[in-house]
Amino acid sequence: MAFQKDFVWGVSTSAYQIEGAWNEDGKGLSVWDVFTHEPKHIKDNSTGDVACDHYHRFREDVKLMKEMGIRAYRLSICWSRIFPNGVDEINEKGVKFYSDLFDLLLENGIEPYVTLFHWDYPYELQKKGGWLNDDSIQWFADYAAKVVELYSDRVKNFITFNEPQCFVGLGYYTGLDAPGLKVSRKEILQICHNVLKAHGAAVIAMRANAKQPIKIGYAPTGSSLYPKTESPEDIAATRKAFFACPPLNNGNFLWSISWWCDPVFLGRYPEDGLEMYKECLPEITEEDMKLISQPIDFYGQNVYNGKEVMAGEDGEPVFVPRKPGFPKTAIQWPVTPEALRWGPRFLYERYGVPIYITENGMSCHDTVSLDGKVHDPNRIDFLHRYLLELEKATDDGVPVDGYFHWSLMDNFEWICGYADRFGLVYVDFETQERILKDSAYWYKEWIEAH
Ligand code: GCO
Repeated sequence: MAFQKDFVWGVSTSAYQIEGAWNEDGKGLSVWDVFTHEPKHIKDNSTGDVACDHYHRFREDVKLMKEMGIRAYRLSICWSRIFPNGVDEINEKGVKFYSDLFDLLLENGIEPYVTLFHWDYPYELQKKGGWLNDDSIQWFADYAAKVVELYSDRVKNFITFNEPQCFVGLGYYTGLDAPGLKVSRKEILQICHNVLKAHGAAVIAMRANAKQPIKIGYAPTGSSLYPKTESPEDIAATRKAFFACPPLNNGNFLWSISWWCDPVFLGRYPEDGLEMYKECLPEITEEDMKLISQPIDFYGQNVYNGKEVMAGEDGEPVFVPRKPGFPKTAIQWPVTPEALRWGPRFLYERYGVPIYITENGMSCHDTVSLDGKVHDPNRIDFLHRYLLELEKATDDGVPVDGYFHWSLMDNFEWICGYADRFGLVYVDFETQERILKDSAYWYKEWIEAH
């Protein structure tokens, strides 16, 4: 089968990680602006104040994408650039920035895929409780409606949330990410429910304001699992573990795929989670579930790595220990290409909508060599292995419609600051010089051949 003819080959970024211009042209603060300015949160004490200065250099960056043969670009909008206070008053300069960017992308034959929310929550709304406030559902829906009203004459693909597991789990539960809170389990499940309702309310608002038919997706994350062998037993055990909810006393209980996706695609929370979390559940009504499960067009999965699973003697899932000296990236994530075959397959089986890989990539210890180039054979090998596995998913009959590499360029890697480089394009953060890495040229050739 291989990749379909109109397969979407792209790259991915997010607003806070690349834009900079944190306090320019009327932009309001986001929780990440505030968080990075507080001491001790970011490993190298850096901020996204300037980042890749993309706000001022987007023309150059679109040119680079063009040079790389990129067909689609997944970016996110900074909510507080459009609405400095999160609601009400609009910032025209912020509106114009994205408008100019979309025009330029389209002029260059690059299709924008727009994520509404990639973690940079408006600080003014955070002061009112953020996602813990029930009004957050309407705030997000109003923002979504406005974005679609402004841009859907040109933009046809939208994604509501990027990785709710992270901005809820790390932002509000472990406190490692902005806004750095540690709320109770009961409150965290209320937040999950509010975020899911906000997703549904946004879908309704977006369809109502779209100027042409648009496609809407949702981009969660979660550990991808793959079977040790292709025996039916190993596959069944892996599937079971893939969609299981971890118990409440497991620090990772917010990372399940099913808790975040069954409501959206199946209209119900998973039974095992409902049972295990019953003491902490918010009020969940039938109406809520109807709201959350508005039909959407695709599932965007962010996949970086996975874990191997086999069936134990009783058929139950057993996690296979990683082999000594297993391959890993600079950020210490294991290299497990199989995740890109089995993840899409299990997700499609359960949720039945086309799959986009909305993020996949690696951090390397990239430097500029004596010859002035950036050689990153590890990234090329990573990309190649993962894409071959993704191709197998299409051979298995899974409708995979696109792949977005994380990331277009090195950028602000959240609490790791600038220490981890995920880009196909190297960025010198002192001079803002960009250099296409070897992998950028490799990806260009891959796109041309596929
Ligand atoms: C993520 C984020 C990205 C990260 C990337 C590498 O979804 O975690 O979307 O912003 O930079 O995943 O960690």
